Amino acid sequence: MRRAFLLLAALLLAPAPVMSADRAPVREAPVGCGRQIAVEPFPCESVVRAAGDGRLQLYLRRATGRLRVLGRASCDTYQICFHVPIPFREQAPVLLEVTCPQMVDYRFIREEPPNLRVAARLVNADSAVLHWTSWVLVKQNTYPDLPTYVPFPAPGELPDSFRQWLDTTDCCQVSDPLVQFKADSILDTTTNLMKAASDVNVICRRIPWQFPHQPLAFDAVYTLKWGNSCTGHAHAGTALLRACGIPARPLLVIMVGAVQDMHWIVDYYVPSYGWVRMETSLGNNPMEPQNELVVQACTPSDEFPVWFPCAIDAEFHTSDTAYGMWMPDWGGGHEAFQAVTMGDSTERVNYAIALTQWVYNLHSSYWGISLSPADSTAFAAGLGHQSAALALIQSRDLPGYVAEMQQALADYQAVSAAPVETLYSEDFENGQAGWTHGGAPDEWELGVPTYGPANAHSGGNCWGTNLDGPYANNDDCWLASPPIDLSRLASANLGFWVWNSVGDVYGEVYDPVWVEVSRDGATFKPLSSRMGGVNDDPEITAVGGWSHVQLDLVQYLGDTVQVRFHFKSDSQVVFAGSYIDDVHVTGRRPGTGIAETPTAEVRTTNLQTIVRGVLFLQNGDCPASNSMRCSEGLSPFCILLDIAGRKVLDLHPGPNDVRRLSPGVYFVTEYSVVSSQHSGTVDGARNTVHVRKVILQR
Ligand SMILES: [Ca+2]
Ligand SMILES: [Ca+2]
Ligand SMILES: [Ca+2]
Repeated sequence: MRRAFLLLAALLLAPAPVMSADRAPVREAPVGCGRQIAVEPFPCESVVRAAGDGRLQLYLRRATGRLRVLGRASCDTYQICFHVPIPFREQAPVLLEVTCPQMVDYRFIREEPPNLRVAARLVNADSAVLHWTSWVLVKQNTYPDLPTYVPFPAPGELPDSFRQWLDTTDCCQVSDPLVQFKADSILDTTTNLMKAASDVNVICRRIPWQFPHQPLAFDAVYTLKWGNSCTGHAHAGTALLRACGIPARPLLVIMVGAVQDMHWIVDYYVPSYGWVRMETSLGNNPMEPQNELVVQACTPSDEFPVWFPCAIDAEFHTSDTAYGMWMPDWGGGHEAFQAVTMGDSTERVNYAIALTQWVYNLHSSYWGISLSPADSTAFAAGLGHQSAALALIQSRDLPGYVAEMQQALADYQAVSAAPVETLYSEDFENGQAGWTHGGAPDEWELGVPTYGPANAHSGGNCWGTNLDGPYANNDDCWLASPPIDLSRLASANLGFWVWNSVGDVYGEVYDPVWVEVSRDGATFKPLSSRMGGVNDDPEITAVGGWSHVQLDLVQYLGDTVQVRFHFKSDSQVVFAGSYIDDVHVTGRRPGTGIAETPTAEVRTTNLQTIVRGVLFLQNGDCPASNSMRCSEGLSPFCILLDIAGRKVLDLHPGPNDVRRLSPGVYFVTEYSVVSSQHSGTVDGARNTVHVRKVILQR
């Protein structure tokens, strides 16, 4: 089901910003975070020099999310992806906490900067509820120096990097006659960019909050004709701003003080000033950043006819029990609260934000990936300082917070894992490149699409389930990659671009495509049901909405794998189908030393990641794949190893006192055969050992 984010009440209740009488103008600190930054120095000096000596408000926000997933999988584990607050201008996440009884582990997937998404691996169950909490620092920006008159930029005056924010897209149809007409009516009356932005805002807030047709549509043209939710309001605002020559993009946010879920607003660029936020449903312009937490800053390629980043994923999932898939329960809830407010010098506030963004980018780069013992120690030390810093900022000790975060930065910078590199990339412009397909009937074809998408994602060629017509009923066919080597890696992501027009009714997808992985080329296991956007927007006929999907492959590290796109249609109603292009695998090589590469797909399920004093094991905390062990309990089989692989403790179900152990990284290690339990080291035997990293803290 597709659910808009109804936030009217919440917006009306949004807290007024706390004003400071002697506040100095706020300038963007040159933080430059968001890209892969492992080896770059932290620009402390430039940040410190960036502002005057006024005082500025700094806010600590606590954002929470509750995601419910209906388990329908025939596989042991599956992957869900979701949005959390990202490092973005005035905001800087301090720490993320994720808990779910069914969760094996999670990682951050770095998308187009500054966007990050979390991919969590869950053990199959009838349903799972995942909670996350993100602590986020936000510096006040009341836009005190926002100019009242700005001329429109002359052609060529905008930096090249801003031109993409003027593009027409499927959801923000800048070149549509209706959008152009409304933009022209604004431009006829003013030479002031600020006035034009204000006029766009007036148009947007007058758009009725209604959805008169099914299926729901969320693009700008539909919204201007019929009304919409905040999603449509933001797309309309983006399209109108762009049509006026003002760079703009939609932002997905969680409102502070909001009572439910996420919300769409708009970000627009004022030349010689910077980005300014506009709330396009109720009309706050500018919208001050301390009142919302950004979880996604859209690029034009994110703007699809059905762009639904609700609780889990931005895209539809396959959801038919017969295919062994799973689906999100779209009733996920998000909230953001004001935790702490403090005032400090502009320099220190700017520095704290920039430092926190830097630390969080490094933290998210290394969290959950396979590191060498030395790197694990450095990571654990960094995490310890990060946690200590959070406690200090919760008690309004900003100098103490900064000192701890500086330590965290130094520790994270000591991690030696190599930068992310592309391990495999295929655009299909030179033929099949080792890819194979089959099934009955087999619909997969390689070439130029003449039905469905207007173009391949890259070049001329892509794969499609029939390139020149709709797919057939009762298809069951697959498209498989050649073997891809994932050995000696610390992390690996699978990425691809997918275009979908398939049978779906309110989120139930009847003709699904999903991703499977095989170690032996014979047995393929589902990896994720995330399938990219599905187009059924009646206002958009020639859609080019290719979705970029990225998935986590860490459970296959050490192996050579084949990935496969599996398509299946039911017995009635056909559409253009599924199209695949630009498949790529990226990964990070570890530093020196032996990595604790996870080797088992099903591991301890209920174990916390960060342990303080007591390590609690539940009786059922053993691999579901081994029913004999489950019936016998854990105690003979479970030990705690240090990073050198030495046994430091026998573990038993229930509380285990770990207070005497030094803080750092340890591994809860489960042996599936009795004879190996006393070996004392991780022997790497793939089928006999299950390892889970825990971090002991004071
Ligand atoms: Ca291509
Ligand atoms: Ca054909
Ligand atoms: Ca069908």
